[in-house]
Amino acid sequence: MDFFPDVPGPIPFGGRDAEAELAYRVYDPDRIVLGKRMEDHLRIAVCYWHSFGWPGSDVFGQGTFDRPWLEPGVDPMRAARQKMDAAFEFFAKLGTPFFCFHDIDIAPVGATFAETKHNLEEMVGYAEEHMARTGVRLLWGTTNAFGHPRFAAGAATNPDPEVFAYAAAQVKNAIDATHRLGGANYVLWGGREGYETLLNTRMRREADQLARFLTMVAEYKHAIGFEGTLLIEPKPQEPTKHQYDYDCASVHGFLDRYDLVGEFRVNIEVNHATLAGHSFHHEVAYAIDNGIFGSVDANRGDPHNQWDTDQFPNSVEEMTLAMFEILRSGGFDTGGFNFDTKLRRQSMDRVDLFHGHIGGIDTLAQSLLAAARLVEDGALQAARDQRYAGWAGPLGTAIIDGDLSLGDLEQKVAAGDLDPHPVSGRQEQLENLVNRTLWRAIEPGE
Ligand code: XUL
Ligand code: CO
Repeated sequence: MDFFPDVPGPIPFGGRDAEAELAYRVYDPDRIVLGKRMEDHLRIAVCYWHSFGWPGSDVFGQGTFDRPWLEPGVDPMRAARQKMDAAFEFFAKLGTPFFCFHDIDIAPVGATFAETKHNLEEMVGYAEEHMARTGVRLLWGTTNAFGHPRFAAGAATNPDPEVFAYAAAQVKNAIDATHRLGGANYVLWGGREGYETLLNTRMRREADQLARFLTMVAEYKHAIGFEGTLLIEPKPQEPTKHQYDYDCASVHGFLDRYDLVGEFRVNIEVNHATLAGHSFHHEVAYAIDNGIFGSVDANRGDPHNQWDTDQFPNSVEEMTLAMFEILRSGGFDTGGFNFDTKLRRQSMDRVDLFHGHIGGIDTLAQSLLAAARLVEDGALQAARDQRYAGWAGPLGTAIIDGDLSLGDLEQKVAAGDLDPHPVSGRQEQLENLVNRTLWRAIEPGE
């Protein structure tokens, strides 16, 4: 059965003046940017959960989407196969290289743990067939250890060790599934790893539990020879009032405290960055500077709403700044841009999935071109280098190398040897430089 009969696919690259609505205007997978194919820079993935597992319901109303595989009354395994057929038809027609899933997105939960495990194994086998047929690969797998009532008080951070054990069992099977499908990464998002009230919470004890859990995950990865990257996805709150993996800096501090730096990196979501009171640019730059940058969930928020709206990216400006940092650091390693994106509830037709993804992908492609231009131009990098030039001189090196004490510095200043002058940060000039690049249409060969 064809679930997207009106879209012949694959979506073509039509250039900026393409007449067809369903065409890429900027995303041209084979176009070479800074020596690498555009597809290999962006490593785009479609997410299974919002695009195929969510009916368009919200807290005030039921599903609105036209998703036959989610209709009630269909045998759960039959529905799971239909959902997967639809998903792979979509991936292939969109022409993007990767997808991402949670265990329960692809396989129905059974009456027992053993039945759930069996369902997952069967659906992983079915996914293998679809992947071999279409060439679509797995960017990352993950576990849903936040939806079921047993996880209401957390998974790894639950006050009950039996829940910890249950989450561990589930994660083990999801890593196995990811490994079997050749996943490039495995993600842990701690939606319930936090607290609702401190009145009933022991924060330090829960942190110790989480560290133990993550250590077990890293040990298991090595034991089975899974070579993908383990990623933690920071988020400050929602659903819990306060989540421990608040932002990149909290995750980094946590990993450092428990000697786990090197085992985990971060999957940064644009909307989670802004909910934490940071720009996406900040989170990406922080992760890169501290060696924990892994992957990105590209969905944006609405600046007027203080919750996770998971919208398709549409700001070239926001994306270009982060893309510049990613390019200057050498680009993605195992990571990529995942579309953890939700259509608006009124976008109920199946074709709306194409409109959302095509627009988001073109936004990323245009941001890549603009960021590449900023890298090639070199002016931003040069301005940064110039600003810190003093640290390469004799005084700066001696301070950093530990050759001078507080007393030594006091003597130098008291002797009148130093006479620092404030220097302009040239912020507006740099902002103008970025804007000029964004305003320019960037065509092949230009
Ligand atoms: C929730 C979120 C998740 C993770 C995977 O805000 O972003 O979808 O990406 O569990
Ligand atoms: Co996400």
